Amino acid sequence: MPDAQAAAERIAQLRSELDAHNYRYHVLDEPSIPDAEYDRLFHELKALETEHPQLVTPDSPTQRVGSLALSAFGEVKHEVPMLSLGNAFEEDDLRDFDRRVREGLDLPAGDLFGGGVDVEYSCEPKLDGLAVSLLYRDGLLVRGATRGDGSTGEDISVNVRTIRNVPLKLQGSGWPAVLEVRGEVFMSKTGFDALNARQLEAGGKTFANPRNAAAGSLRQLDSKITASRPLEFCCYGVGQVQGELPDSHIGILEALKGWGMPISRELKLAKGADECLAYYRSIGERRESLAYEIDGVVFKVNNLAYQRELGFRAREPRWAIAHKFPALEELTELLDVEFQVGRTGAVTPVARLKPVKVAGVTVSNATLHNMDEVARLGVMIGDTVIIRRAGDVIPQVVQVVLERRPSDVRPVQIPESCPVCGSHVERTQLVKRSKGKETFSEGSVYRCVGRLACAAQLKQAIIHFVSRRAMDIEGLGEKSVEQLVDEGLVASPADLYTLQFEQIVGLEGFAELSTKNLLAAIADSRKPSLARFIYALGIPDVGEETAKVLARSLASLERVKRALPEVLTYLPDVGLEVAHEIHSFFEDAHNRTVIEQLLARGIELQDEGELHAEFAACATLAGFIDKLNIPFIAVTGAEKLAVKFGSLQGIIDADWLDLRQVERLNEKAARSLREFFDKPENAERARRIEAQLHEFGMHWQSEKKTVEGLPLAGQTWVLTGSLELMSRDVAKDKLEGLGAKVAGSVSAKTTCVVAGPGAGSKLAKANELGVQVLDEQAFLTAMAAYGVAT
Ligand code: I6G
Repeated sequence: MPDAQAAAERIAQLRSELDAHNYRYHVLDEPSIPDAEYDRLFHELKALETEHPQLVTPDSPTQRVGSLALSAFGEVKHEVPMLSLGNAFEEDDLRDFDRRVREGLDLPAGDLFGGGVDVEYSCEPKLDGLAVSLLYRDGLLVRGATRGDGSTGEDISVNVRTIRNVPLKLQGSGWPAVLEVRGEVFMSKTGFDALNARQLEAGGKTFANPRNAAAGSLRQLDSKITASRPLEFCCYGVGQVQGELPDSHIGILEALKGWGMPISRELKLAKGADECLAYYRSIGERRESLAYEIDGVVFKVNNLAYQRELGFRAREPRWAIAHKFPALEELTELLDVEFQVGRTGAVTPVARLKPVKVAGVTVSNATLHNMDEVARLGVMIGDTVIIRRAGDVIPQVVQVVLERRPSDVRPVQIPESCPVCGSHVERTQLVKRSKGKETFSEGSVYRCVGRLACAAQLKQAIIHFVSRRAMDIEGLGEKSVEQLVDEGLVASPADLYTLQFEQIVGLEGFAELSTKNLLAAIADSRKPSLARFIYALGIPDVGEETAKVLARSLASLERVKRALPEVLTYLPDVGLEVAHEIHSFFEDAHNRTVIEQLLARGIELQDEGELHAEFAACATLAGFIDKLNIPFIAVTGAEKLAVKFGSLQGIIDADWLDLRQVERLNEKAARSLREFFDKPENAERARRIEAQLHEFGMHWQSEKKTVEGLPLAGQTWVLTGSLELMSRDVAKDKLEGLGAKVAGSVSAKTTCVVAGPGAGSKLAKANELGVQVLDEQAFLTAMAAYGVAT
């Protein structure tokens, strides 16, 4: 353990290194070290501070975790009021503002030929967040406050300290002794999406938009919650100052940046109204691709002497204006809720709205996702709702305005029968297998049970079946599919392959030539790859990637059809829920008939064949026992059982005395195991799964991995970037099978790095250290040289 003096020196060094990295990351947007290295330094500091608590200071990078919850926020009086900005909505409003500025400064007006003096304006995006004030005394953050009513705000000091890019201490030198920094606390779009996903998963409240999420997160009495939220800060100006600052707005922001304060990367100088308008348009064009939401841009007279001369009118500066973009949210009325039926039969509620313009587009429908969302929103027909249209996403109902609820609202009810085919609508069930038990819970999706007897599902299923990435039948657009179904010519994808010229020609859009072309395209689609065919079947939750995995690993439609759900979970990225979807799809008699018809009508799958070694790679009996989820049998217990009995049957047959002899298997676990296998259905199912795994080529590997004598024994490999020809787990298994260790970070001890597309800091480090780098193809070649199947 270092002595106190050495610890203090190391702590100072670590803090200054971490501060410098934070600055490069958050302010300059030029990360200088990989995240893993940052984490290592951070943990070293944390450990030293735990050992020497007397050396902890409030400005240490470790002090951002939040502290004890408050019972209420204190009040903060703003020495210099926090004002609001006047708004411009149209080009003319902005030109009027520029004219008022020139007149206020007594500058010559422009003539018809554009003469006159152009005023210099700073231009910044107006982030959609919350205005806050940060007070620094002698370079240390001493207080954070909300804007409140502009004169008095709330003391949120403990909360702002948790925001990663708020400096706890200013960098460099020359800062005023008292410096109040003002800016916006906001949440990025990705941070917002991730937070909402987390909240949904935890059954918590989700937020309607990033602004609400930022406000809700910042105003938490428990600052530990604030610390867990992805908040960011962007500085746009100063309040009270004791000391010297540059004499222009941009000069001040640049100085603040130098002291570690994050400022907008979009900060620009514009001369005159025309350049301001060009800035407005250019940011407007990029609005959707920015990482955060903005509601406009702000123009400020850059020269501080001019600002002083112009002064204020009421509570707005005469030297600044916010030029607003169209709002992303609007109020409207929910006229009705209708139900749409999708390809997999999901019956989803769609809001029919009183048409309203949102961000320049008239919106009359919005998604309500599912009935859980309807319940979460508490929305009723007749309500006034907030509609949001951001980016490319379909407009959403994000909130109900309860204060405006009329007395005659009606509840939204899921129909008992399908609005298209009249079949029964049932709620999906979620299967969870835990500790030997299958539990079912209600899912959020309702499904029409009509399958292909439902015209809506049939149309969608055929549209999917013929689509480019599925069977790739050109010439069959949505309209044509609708006609074929409505005319009764096609009742399943298999019927496409019996269509005759006379049946098609004369339908809308089909003259002789286009009919011939369509029939030729149908004929050409007869030889799909197995992956394409599986994807084209439209199995719920099976996208292209999963279809490829199924095809590559099992290599025959017959095997995919017969695979038990537990067997499917051995495939990369196939969880139990998806496995059940696949299994029940192929169990369904109607689906089986359609597949048989397709094969009988000439579909020839191209790449069926032998099982891929990937599937047979790496399973152990212990892993299998663990997967059975027997209560109280964890991995180590499963390993001991596998070593002692050597086979599933041996474990099933083991009696109580045998089990008690297994080292470290306690009484509870032994009893639980016996109880599990005493049920004949459990033993039988385990045998069936094992038999199918063996049939599919998976044989239990030895439990004890001895690497001595293996070709890569003693080597350390690192996998980075995305691998496209195999999953990472498979690559790792291949390497471990040859005796190599697979590590998470690159060091001088690394033997080789396998780098796929998107590889970043690990690849850079490998190059820096001169470590050998292989791309995925070269890796496969190397594996093949060792006789490992690729
Ligand atoms: O609410 C604001 C957003 C952005 C501002 C602001 C700003 O500058 C980029 N600047 C001032 C001076 C005020 N509010 C009062």
